[in-house]
Amino acid sequence: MSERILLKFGGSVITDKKTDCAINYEQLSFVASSITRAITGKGLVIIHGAGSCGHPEAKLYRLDNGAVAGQTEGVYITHRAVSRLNGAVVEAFREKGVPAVGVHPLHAAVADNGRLIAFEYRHLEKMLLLGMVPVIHGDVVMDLSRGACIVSGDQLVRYLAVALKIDRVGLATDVPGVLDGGRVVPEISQKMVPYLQIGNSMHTDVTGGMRGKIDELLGLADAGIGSDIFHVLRIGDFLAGVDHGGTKVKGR
Ligand code: IP8
Repeated sequence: MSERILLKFGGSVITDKKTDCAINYEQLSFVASSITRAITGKGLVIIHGAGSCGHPEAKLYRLDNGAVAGQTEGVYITHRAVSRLNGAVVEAFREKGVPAVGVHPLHAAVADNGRLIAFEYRHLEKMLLLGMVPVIHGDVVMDLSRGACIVSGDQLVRYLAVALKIDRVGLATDVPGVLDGGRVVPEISQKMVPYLQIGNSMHTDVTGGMRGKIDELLGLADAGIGSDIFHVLRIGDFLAGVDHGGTKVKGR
C-alpha cells in the first residue's frame, strides 16, 4: 500500500489573524501548488485550522463554556465561519488538480469534556482508497457533557493519525518550527518540554497556540507516531521526505 501522509496547516497560514475571516488566497494557492507537485501515489489527508474564520466567533459566543438550550447560535455561526474557509481551501486545491473534498467534524464527530471520543472514519478510508483527498478542519463539535466544544485541528491530527494508520504527520506553520529563545529546536520529546521557552500566539486563539500543538503531538508520539513541524514554505520538502529545517516530535 502507498505511503499515507497527514498534512495539517495552521489557520494563521491561510488567513490574516488580524482581521475577521480574511482568507489569504495567495498563500492558499502556494500550498495547493506544493501539494500538487508531490502527491502522486501517496494517500493524503489534509487538516486545517480556523485562524480568523472561527476563533473570533468561538470567543464571542464563549464556546469554551459549552452551549445550553436556547443559546446555541454560536454553534451555527462558528461552524459557518470555518466551513466557509474549508470551502475556499477545497476550491483552491481543486483548481490545482488536487481531488479534494471537504469533511466537517460537526457532522462526523462527538466529544466529551472538550475531547474527541468518536470520529467516523470509515468514509475517510474509502476516500483514500479511491485517491480522494479529504480536507478536514478544526470545528465546533457536540459535546456530551458541555453541549458543544471546539476541537482544534491539532486534536484532530492526534485522533485521525492513529485511526487512519498514518505513516507521516506534518504540521505547516507561520514559523520555522518550535522556537526556543528564537532558535528552532530540531527535536522535541516529553522530558524537554518544561525547559523550553515556547511563545504563545498573540492573536485570538481559543485552542492553545504552539503549546496546545505540542501537547497534542506529544500525545501522538506516545501512540507511536512521530510528527514534523516546519514553515509553510517547506511543505514541498516535507512531502518529498527531505530536510525541512523544522522540529521533529519523536515517536517511540
Ligand atoms: O485553529 C479551531 O481550530 P484550530 C476551530 O486548529 C474553531 O485551533 C472553530 C475555532
